Amino acid sequence: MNLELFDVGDNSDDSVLTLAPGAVVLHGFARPNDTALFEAVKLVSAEAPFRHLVAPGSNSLKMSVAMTNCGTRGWFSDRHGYRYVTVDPISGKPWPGMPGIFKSLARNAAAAAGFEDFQPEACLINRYQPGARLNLHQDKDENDYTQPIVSVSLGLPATFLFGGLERTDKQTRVPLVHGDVVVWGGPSRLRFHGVKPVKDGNHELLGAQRINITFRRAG
Ligand code: MD6
Ligand code: FE
Repeated sequence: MNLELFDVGDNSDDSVLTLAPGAVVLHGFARPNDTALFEAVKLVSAEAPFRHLVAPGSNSLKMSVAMTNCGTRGWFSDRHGYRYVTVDPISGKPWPGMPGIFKSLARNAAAAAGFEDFQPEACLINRYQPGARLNLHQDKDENDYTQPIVSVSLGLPATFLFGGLERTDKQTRVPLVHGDVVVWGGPSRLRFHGVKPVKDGNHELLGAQRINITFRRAG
């Protein structure tokens, strides 16, 4: 499949890039709140530390991306499979509450992409240290595909691989930098995607890491 990248709406606006129907990149959307967002990530991960989960479908292989969650449901994977859980299996306590700054950013970004009244309950936080990558996958652990996913990138840049509805479909490389937000729903909800290994570097606010925050309604 060949995907064309094109601007939506007014030609003078290069801050919104449409990847496919229902999938847009809002360039720099989170940047004005970057310090507050990173502070909130630090608060959440002080309570529910980043950990390397066992990859879905594997008995013992750990993922290179470290993960934690906040909100009423968190994404979790172990040798029994992957699922949403209300309690952090490591601490035995509920996941930390979703910070207000996260909720408002997710709602505003969804609305800017045409998805009104997004109410996320699950927030997965991914930490990529240099070399970490995310294999091609579909996000299909949620029960409600009518709700979009809002995905915020902070820190080191990354190349997002954006494919089609079949694993073998050709992928487009999408550069994502600090402050970019991807909103993803509608007919694109089940497209395959992944993240290429993050290159070494030093970001002025986050240092040698990329943080990705994804918001969902698990259904
Ligand atoms: C990441 N993101 O950017 C991983 N999934 O680190 C995802 O896997 C993703 O960005 C669904 C929708 C948007 C995403
Ligand atoms: Fe994903």
